[in-house]
Amino acid sequence: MGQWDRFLAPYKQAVDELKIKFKGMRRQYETDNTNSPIEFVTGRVKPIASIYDKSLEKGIPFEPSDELAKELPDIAGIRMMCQFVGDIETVVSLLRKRNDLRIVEEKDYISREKQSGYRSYHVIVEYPVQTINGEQLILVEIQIRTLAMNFWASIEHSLNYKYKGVFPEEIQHRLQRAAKAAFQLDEEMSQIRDEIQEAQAYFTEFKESPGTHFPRDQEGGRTQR
Ligand code: 0O2
Ligand code: 0O2
Repeated sequence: MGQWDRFLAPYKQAVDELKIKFKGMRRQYETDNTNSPIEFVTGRVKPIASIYDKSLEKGIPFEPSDELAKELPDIAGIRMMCQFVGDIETVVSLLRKRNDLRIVEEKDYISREKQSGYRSYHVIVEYPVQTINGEQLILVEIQIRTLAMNFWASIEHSLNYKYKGVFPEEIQHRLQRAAKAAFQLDEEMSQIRDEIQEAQAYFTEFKESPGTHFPRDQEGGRTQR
């Protein structure tokens, strides 16, 4: 086994374990018949080529080392996608309550988006991986974002390959406008969710009071709003 494979093995294990654990959180909400704040979870170990690029950028020797592990906190990366912006805070609270990981840093690119227009909430955690040589603490970057933020970031990320990180000014502005539109979509969807929750509360109240009928039953037709 090469030295990189040996170095990256606990990162792979951390990603695999956390994916199972976080997907398990979603399943628990489903079992409880409660809307899950987590829509889906993905994960990856940073490809060697990206580790190389990042180490050059940061001026760190490109070799498996404690320095590299410390300076590149996203060698192990997990992404948790949410339907609504409000779900992100719920997911972060869930992470804060866990005793199988320790949060070392939080970066809020939602209230303060990046210059590019990028929005996401990043949590860097220290996660203990059990190896045959004992416990190893691994840094994992967890990116929590809405589906709209993820849509924008994936497309911008692909464009990055085409333009090698240097976007023509016009594209840069269009991406910033698209990021704004994605955020407006998120806000609009959150408002619609509030409407749905109000309607659900209204429905439950009627259903639970004996002898009451729904207005549509009384009127024999559509409910007037
Ligand atoms: P199910 O039954 O599809 O929900 P993996 O190794 O497959 O667990 P990986 O490689 O980190 O995970 O990421 P991948 O394969 O891209 O996606 C992980 C999970 O997220 C898969 O579900 C995908 O179906 C789901 N997923 C990916 N993109 C989207 C998306 O745009 N919308 C939704 N709703 N789900 C998405 P599972 O866990 O395999 O199971
Ligand atoms: P990949 O391919 O996703 O692994 P730095 O390391 O200096 O660039 P910093 O402050 O250490 O940045 O980390 P930051 O910005 O908190 O998080 C870096 C990761 O966030 C990136 O990893 C991306 O995944 C994501 N990210 C940050 N800014 C942007 C952006 O403008 N657009 C997109 N699409 N993603 C962004 P990598 O290693 O750059 O890439």
